[in-house]
Amino acid sequence: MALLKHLLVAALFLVEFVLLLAASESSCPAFAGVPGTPGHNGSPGRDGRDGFPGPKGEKGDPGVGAQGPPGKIGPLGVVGPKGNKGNPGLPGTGVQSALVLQLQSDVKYLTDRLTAVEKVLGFQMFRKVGQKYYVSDGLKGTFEKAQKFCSDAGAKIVLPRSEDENKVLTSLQAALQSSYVYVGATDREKEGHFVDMSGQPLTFTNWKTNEPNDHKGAEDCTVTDKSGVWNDINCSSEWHVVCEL
Ligand SMILES: [Ca+2]
Ligand SMILES: [Ca+2]
Repeated sequence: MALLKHLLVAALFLVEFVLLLAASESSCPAFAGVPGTPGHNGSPGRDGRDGFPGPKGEKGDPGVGAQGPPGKIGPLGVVGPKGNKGNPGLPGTGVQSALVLQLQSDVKYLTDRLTAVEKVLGFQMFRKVGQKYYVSDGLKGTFEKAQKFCSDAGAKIVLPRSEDENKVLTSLQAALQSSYVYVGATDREKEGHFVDMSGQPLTFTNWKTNEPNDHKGAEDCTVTDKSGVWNDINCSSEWHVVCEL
């Protein structure tokens, strides 16, 4: 700005000088004087006015705010439906299967034995022989009644299958002070052919001499007497009832 001022001042002096020179040439002739010495530079002019405001700047880029804090935890959802049934388990090994089968067998055996013992304890008298129990409440009845009584007790009418069992029955019979006890052997289906209550042939018998004789053609049931020997007899007489478990 200062340089421009100096140039403008210099230009003004130069214009004045040219005008004075032209005026001198158009007037009367005269002798050229001796050129004066150049004057001193004038003082700087005043400052110019402020320029007009520049154009409006471009719109700035949108600002980027910092991420806000997380919101509150939402309410609990509704309970979902029941899941599907799971897949069946993997098959066990041979050893495990055998062990399980053995345990199942043992549990069944013990359960059966416990059930039998509980039944035995329900009778007034009993004798144990092998894995069997011979039981009695001292009841007397016909062969049909004897069968029903034993069946209702979850047992069967007694039938010795060996000499030992026959002796134990004789022992129980003595305790009952009984003359005769029905045993589960009949020939009602086929005369002279005695079978057990399942219709199977007898595997042990202890018939008295000359028995079975089917006296008067009316003896299809069997009893033991005080000595333990067997005799066929009619089925309607009432004798002591002994059951086996
Ligand atoms: Ca007979
Ligand atoms: Ca007889």
